[in-house]
Amino acid sequence: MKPTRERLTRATLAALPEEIGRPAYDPAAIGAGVLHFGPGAFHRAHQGDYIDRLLEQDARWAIIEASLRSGQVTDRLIEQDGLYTLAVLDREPAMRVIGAVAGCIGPGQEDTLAARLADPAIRLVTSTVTEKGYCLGGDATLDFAHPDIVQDLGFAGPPRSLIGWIVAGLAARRAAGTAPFAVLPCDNMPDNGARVRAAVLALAGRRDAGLRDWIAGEVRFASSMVDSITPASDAALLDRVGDATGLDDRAAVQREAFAQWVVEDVLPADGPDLASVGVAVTGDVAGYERAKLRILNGAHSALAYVGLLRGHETVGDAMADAALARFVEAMVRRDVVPGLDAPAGFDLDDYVDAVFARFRNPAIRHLLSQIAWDGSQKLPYRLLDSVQAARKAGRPVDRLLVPVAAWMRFLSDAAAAGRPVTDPLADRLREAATAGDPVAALLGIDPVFPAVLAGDPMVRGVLQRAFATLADGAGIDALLSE
Ligand code: CS2
Repeated sequence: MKPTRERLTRATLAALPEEIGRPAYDPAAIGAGVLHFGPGAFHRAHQGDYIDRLLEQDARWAIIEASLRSGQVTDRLIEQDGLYTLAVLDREPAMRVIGAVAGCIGPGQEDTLAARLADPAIRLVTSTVTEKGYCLGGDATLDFAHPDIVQDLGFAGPPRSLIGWIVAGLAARRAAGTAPFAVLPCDNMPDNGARVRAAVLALAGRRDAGLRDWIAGEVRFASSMVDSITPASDAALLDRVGDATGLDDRAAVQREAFAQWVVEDVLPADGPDLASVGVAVTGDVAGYERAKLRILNGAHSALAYVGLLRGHETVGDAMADAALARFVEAMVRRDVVPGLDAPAGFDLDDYVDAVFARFRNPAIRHLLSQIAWDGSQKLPYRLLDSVQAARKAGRPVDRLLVPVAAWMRFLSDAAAAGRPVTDPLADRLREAATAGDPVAALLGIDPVFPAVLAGDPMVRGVLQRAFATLADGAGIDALLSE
């Protein structure tokens, strides 16, 4: 029997062993200035850490966490007075209790959420709702056929989608004559600020042209690039945190030591001073975002889909597979990097070196199956943009298409075994993956493949060959060593 430990709360903070960090401010005396949608592990490990350090100098910027779908995280945080432990697992592991959460709003608490969005103290709305949470269609504009958007177009009752909530919140501000909040999406999508702005304007325009124009003129939307490898919290992490802290923490998170946040320099000056806690505020987020998505996330997805076919479980295992690691490094250096324009002062080769070193971090167990989620949402930005850039420049695409074919194989193997895949397009993907010609059917899914690629006979040919070759282990070996 494990000892029963007391729960981490404000009341038990004082019982933490000396080596565990804790808020250097009074967590009971902070004001909420940021409202965040999607309090998942990544957000708690990343933004939570930046804001926690900001609160040491300015107590106005604590976070209200809003969860639209599941109350699991918000319930746990409420039971712990918003406190949770961040375990930084790297060469020198360190744990620190974060106090940045000032309140939580779970599903079903729409009135509370509406009131918070209307509260003038909230100056910034941030989000980590994954790519699919923005309800964008194939051309990256708001998907008016998405069931949540269809519902929100009624403008009756509480919204369902994030975009619907932003519109409703801004409408309330305008009606009350209060200054709007700024919007800062923090998901792995290129130009995320501009895309969310376009989606918000599209929905607002259906409600009221005056509201649309007011938002267009008054509200700042900033793009951002976020980076820190954050494996999902599991029982092993909670045990480890419990052993180290002596307290029961059910909202603990883990990440590597590296963390980066690049934010577009358009946020109002009266908002949180993110630069003071190490956020890079710049005019060229797009350059950073593209490099990160295509290098780090592209390599991650390649390791995930090919690695799973080779029977690996974690990024570390996949990197220890010399043939696979060599292949993915060659793909990144020879096929991805030539398609990128680096922001001034950013050395792409050094960045690639650093990313592969991070993937080899022995202290992190990052499951390939976690990275393989939502492939339909991730592939376009992570791999297919590189394929398009290579095609345009007349460079070969064979290597770049191997992970895409591996994703197709992953889908067809799952369909054949009756194994569900986690993806908002799961039904369509299953149907296509079991068609007579799965490659052609999958290429026809237009939110994933842009017409220039789907209609490109050379792309189709390369994919078909790779898809067939990936059917068995010997074929995979051969493909990786080409
Ligand atoms: C990963 C990312 O799960 C995934 O798809 O590629 O979450 C990755 O770990 C982060 O973007 C790193 O910043």
